[in-house]
Amino acid sequence: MCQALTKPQAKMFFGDQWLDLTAPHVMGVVNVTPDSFSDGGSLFASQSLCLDAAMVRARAMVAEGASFLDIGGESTRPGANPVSVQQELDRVMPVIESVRASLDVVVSIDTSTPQVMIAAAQAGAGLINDVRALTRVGALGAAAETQLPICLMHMQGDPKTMQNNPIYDSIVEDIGLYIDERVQQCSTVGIPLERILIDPGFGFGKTLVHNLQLLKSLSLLASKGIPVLVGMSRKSMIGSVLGRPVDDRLHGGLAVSVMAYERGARIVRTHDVGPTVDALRMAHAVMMSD
Ligand code: YH5
Repeated sequence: MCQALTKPQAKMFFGDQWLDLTAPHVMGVVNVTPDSFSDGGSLFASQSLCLDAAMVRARAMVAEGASFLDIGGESTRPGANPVSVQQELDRVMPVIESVRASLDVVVSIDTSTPQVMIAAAQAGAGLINDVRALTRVGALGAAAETQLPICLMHMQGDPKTMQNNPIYDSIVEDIGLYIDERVQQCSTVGIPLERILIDPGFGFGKTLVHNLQLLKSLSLLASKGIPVLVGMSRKSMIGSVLGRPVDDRLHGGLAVSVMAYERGARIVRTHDVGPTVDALRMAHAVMMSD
């Protein structure tokens, strides 16, 4: 037995359970945007349909091995309609409550909105995932109040304009500096390092070349010692390289997930939970061998 190769313990507390972040974990994406389910019927009918559809997906993802479900009611795609706070609450709260009532999984609330962070935490969410890294007015204070872990994601610009010719001095260094600044802001409101995860934000204000460079050098980010989460599932960086439509990007997604894990990422956000769990379990077995 070679004790020197034993990896250090790195556990994080997600609301009511500890997860061992020396092993890889999968986060399943649960979008709750009722427009995609609307059939022109009543708002009530479309929201019930949406809840049912979200729960079918949620149950399947947990059965396939997801440790987290990322529940979001605001689309960050360029050109998406803005949502009001009330709309966002109406979308996500029933799903959070239903998941909490019936499934053993950490609920991640995908939001930048302070009121949604607070309500989700009260309903039992275990992680705040903010693609705006707590930059909205009141978000730092709200996140601190929940006492939950928080994922700080990097984005250059805002969703509407972020893909208009994004420019960096050095993609990895620039992201490292941004994250350092956001971690510093967290410390000013009492969010300790032990409650922070970081995410380079693939596709958020980045060209294809930026995204590829970022993945290749992800270990530089992981070397900060803060757990790294990545989300590349079905994104255009895969579509552009492979020339495949959004529903045919699974194999590319598995390749980049394993590469991210090898470079230190410990949580992979994906639409394809089962295949990603298998790929990461396999990669982890190889990395743990001695
Ligand atoms: C992320 O990377 N991404 S929403 C465009 C696509 C496919 C998927 C068709 N929330 C992240 O999933 N949160 C989103 O092309 C996220 N990290 C974290 N932490 C965008 C998305 C997507 C966009």
